[in-house]
Amino acid sequence: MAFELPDLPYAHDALAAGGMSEETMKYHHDLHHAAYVTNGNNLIKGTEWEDKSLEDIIRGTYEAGAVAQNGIFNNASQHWNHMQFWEMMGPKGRAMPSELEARIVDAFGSVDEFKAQFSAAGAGQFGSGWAWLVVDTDGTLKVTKTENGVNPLCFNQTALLGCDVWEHSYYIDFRNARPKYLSNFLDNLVNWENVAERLSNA
Ligand code: MN3
Repeated sequence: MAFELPDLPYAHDALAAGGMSEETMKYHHDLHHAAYVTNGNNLIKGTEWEDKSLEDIIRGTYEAGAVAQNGIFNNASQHWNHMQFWEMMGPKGRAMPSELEARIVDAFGSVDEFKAQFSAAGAGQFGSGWAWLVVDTDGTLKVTKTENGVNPLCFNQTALLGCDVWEHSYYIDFRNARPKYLSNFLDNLVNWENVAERLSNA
């Protein structure tokens, strides 16, 4: 199926108070995400992937260790990743639902420990990639990191939360300070209700 760029679920300036500027959102959604959509559509045209779902394209084209040369995978996965990312954020002031908090405390010991592990994963990803909170195949919550566009679908995990650590996601607002971008993301940008909904659907 042809990829389509969704509108943001909020205005471009809606996250500015939480530390992600309108300028970042205009570059990131309107240009970067749009480019994955355009390039992905051009690459799948006339191939066996043209009529497949986005999830099937991602799982079907993922090859461990070879993502750098895999144009269809890279554009399809980045399109999916960014759709999740926009939904996983929201304007300030959303508390963590209690059931989600209980699961996080159960898995990591405390919310602060979860945040520390998630931030460390994102900061420790060498080069471009993503930090994730996932439900693994055995049902446990885990923090992971992935290179480039690789995402939890590749490992049959459910993505509860993902943070884009490509430089285009933070350079305008945080310059080279990726750890500061990550801690701000966790403290001020995450839509925990969306994360909780993903967990209850997992
Ligand atoms: Mn991005």
